[in-house]
Amino acid sequence: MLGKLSSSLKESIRKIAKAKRIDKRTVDELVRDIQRALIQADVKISLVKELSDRIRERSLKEKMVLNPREHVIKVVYEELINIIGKGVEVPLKPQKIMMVGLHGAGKTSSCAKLARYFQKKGLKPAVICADVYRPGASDQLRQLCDKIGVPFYDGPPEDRNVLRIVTSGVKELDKYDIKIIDTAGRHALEPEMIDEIMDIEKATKPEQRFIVLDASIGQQASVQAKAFDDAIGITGIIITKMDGTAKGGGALSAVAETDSGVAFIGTGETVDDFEKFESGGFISRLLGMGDIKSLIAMAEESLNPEDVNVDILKGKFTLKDLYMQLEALKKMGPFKKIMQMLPLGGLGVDINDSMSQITEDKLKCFKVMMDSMTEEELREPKIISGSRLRRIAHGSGTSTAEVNELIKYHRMMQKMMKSISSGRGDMPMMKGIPMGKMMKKMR
Ligand SMILES: Nc1nc2c(ncn2[C@@H]2O[C@H](COP(=O)(O)OP(=O)(O)OP(=O)(O)O)[C@@H](O)[C@H]2O)c(=O)[nH]1
Ligand SMILES: [Mg+2]
Repeated sequence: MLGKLSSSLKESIRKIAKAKRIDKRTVDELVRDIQRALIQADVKISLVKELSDRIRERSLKEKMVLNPREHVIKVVYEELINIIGKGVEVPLKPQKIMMVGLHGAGKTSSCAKLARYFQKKGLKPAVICADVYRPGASDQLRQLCDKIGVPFYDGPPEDRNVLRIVTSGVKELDKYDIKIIDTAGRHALEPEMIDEIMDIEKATKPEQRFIVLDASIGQQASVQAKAFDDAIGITGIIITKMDGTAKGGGALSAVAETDSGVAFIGTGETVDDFEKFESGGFISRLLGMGDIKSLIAMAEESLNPEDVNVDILKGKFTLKDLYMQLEALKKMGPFKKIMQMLPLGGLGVDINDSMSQITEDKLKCFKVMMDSMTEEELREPKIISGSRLRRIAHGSGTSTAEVNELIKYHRMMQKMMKSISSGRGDMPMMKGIPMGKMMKKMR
């Protein structure tokens, strides 16, 4: 994703990580590298300048808690998050969603991707086609919906009135949790299109109004976002084709300056190439932070015993907690090494053996399965059986045996956490020896 921007930024970060010393010259060079990368990604010059000033200021003047290299990298990470914005959260509840945007932006594909997203979360989506202009628009959407088994409505063939189609569609699909309305695109922001989407909005009152933007328009994204926001009040942005352009950074930073936030990004042509936008994870990937050993310190913070979820200490360890722990462990770098360092014996369960079998591939697979679970299932894994088990396996492209394996693994970790919190366990790191000390030994 964002190939060129990502490789340039990774290179600048690597330079800092390896720098003999951190002084004004190294920081100036880093800032110049970052400026070049961001300008190529079509980030607005004034924004690049502000970011540069802040990186210079904070890198050298701020009080450091980490070592100087880690401090500078952390500053870059935080300042990049600052310019791409936080993103918006889309609630997992029954609602109507209307998709708008210019011709070819990716509305129709995103309708199917969004339906798939909700499907994986255990909600029942259905899609309405309100594009009566482009020949084949309806067939395109129908085919996408058929592939994922999502119901589709496009009105009776003899009636091509958009407002009647959407209102009868909403009625017809009443029993579905999520109703997604695909609208027609135009080549430019023409008054007819704006009038039509305003009418559709009035007729259906959708809780979510998403604008779909092609990442390759870069800075122009803010102009479009503003125009659609004025017309129908945008509740979220979907930026598509992040896989095929260097300008995604420009698009993200431009919309961060408007009143609307990014909800999802499209990263490819298949229905699963779609992710909920989360700025921290996005920037970490962009900078390749997972690979940078000197960033271990950040993971160190995230595993600080003082931050351990109090519920865990009370013996309540949910799948969500497991997910976060796996994430944190992964951030710390070479997984095997960390596993080898954890003193895992003496708990009455044969953790040592089972733990060492958890490879990084398996972790990835666990995460995909957890993405297919609902909030309730993550909180109360006990309820996962029968049809839920099959749905999760289907949604994540795995087998029920694999989902069972995850549940078993979770149960084992839960048992371990319980014994630690009741003081029976032999796991010094959790009993007060800071994780930090252990990580330092590794360096
Ligand atoms: N690589 C890539 N291609 C995408 C992505 N999203 C959409 N596309 C492609 O972009 C093209 C246009 O997508 P559509 O979903 O038809 O766009 P639209 O906004 O519905 O277009 P109109 O209905 O004509 O206004 C298709 O070939 C899609 O496969 C993405 O995230 N990545
Ligand atoms: Mg379309």
